Amino acid sequence: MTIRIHITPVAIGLAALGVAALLATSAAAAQSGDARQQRLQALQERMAAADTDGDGAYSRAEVEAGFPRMAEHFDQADTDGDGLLTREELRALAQAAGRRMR
Ligand SMILES: [Ca+2]
Ligand SMILES: [Ca+2]
Repeated sequence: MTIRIHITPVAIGLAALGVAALLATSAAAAQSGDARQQRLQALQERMAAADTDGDGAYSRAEVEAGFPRMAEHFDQADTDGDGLLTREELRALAQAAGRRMR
C-alpha cells in the first residue's frame, strides 16, 4: 500500500496536531526525503495504533487516547454525526485547523 504525502507549509503547521501531516495527502507529487518519509511512516503507524479496534475509523475514545489535541474538535469533525471519525473526516478537520492556525 502506498500513500502519497504532500507536505505544504499549512501541513507543517498542522503537524502540531500530531496526525495532520499524515492526513495531508494529495494527488500532487511529494518532494520527500528519507527522513521525512520515516517521520510520516511513524505518524502512519501511530494512526494505525490509535485505531485500536481496527475498524478504520476513530471513535471518541480512540481520538482522546491517540490524538488528545484533536478530541475537543470531535463533534465538529464528525460531520455525519455517526460518532466515528473516518480518515476523511479527520483530514477535513486537520485542514480546517490549518486555516485557523494561519
Ligand atoms: Ca476504530
Ligand atoms: Ca462520522
